[in-house]
Amino acid sequence: MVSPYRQQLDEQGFVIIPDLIAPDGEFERLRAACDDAVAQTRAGTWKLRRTVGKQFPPYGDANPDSWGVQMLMHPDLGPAAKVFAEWYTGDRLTGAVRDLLGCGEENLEMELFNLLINPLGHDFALSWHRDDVKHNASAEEEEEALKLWHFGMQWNTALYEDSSLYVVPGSHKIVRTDEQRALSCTPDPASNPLDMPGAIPVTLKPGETVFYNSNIIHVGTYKHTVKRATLHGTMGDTRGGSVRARNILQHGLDWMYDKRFQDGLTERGKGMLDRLIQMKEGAGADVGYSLDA
Ligand SMILES: O=C(O)CCC(=O)C(=O)O
Ligand SMILES: [Fe+2]
Repeated sequence: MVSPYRQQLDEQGFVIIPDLIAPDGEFERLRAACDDAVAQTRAGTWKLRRTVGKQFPPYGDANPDSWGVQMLMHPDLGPAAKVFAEWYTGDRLTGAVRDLLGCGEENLEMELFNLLINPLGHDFALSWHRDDVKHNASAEEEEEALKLWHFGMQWNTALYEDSSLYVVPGSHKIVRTDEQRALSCTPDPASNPLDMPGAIPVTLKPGETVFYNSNIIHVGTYKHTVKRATLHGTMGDTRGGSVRARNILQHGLDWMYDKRFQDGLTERGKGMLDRLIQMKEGAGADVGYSLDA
């Protein structure tokens, strides 16, 4: 039997789950770790970031302002990385992901763990998109892509109230209408997200997590005056083989071979990492990029 959360995810393309952060000070530890990661990024000492002006990887270095911090578990980030890895591999989050994927612990695969933050210079928005379908995909290409089950989960966990994300509920299963296509067929920023037919804002209270099908039509809009620190991660399910290779490996994960990283993980974390490495090695060298912009 699928859980009510999974049912909602299947029907709507997203579901909000509270309380995936433990009430034992984990919230405060995560906030402090984020402040540390953001400070390193703003100071220019942490180079793995989402650069303002660039929506998808490779993010480059063209603008000094950032809208995200990449690779939160990377040991070079210092003590904060350990806090992030503990939460990512902890009971609450992995339990929720297993419930949504309907998989066992032995199937859980480590993937991406990043942080989405407010830019400092000015407000901006991404374009309306699906994460792994190109903006200009034909209706036939879109239909094929939406039929695939991705064997993975993606989520945003807000540490401060967050109203940056807009989605079109149900659109993970349906080819765009002409009107929706007109507003999502280029990488141009969304000017007013509510112009998109069917769009709704997803507001998260601190501590809430939205899990979403990354091929739902969605967009992020960012206010430089509102503090954002939203944990943004993905996990895979080994039963998918290498279907997620491009989406995941395009971000560059060679640092995960670092012994310091492996040694710092719990037994569960080590198993999750081993499964990612097996997937990476099965996928071959050049996976390319999902989207261009
Ligand atoms: O900022 C967000 O919540 C969404 C980001 C996003 O859609 C993406 O990185 O593909
Ligand atoms: Fe996206």
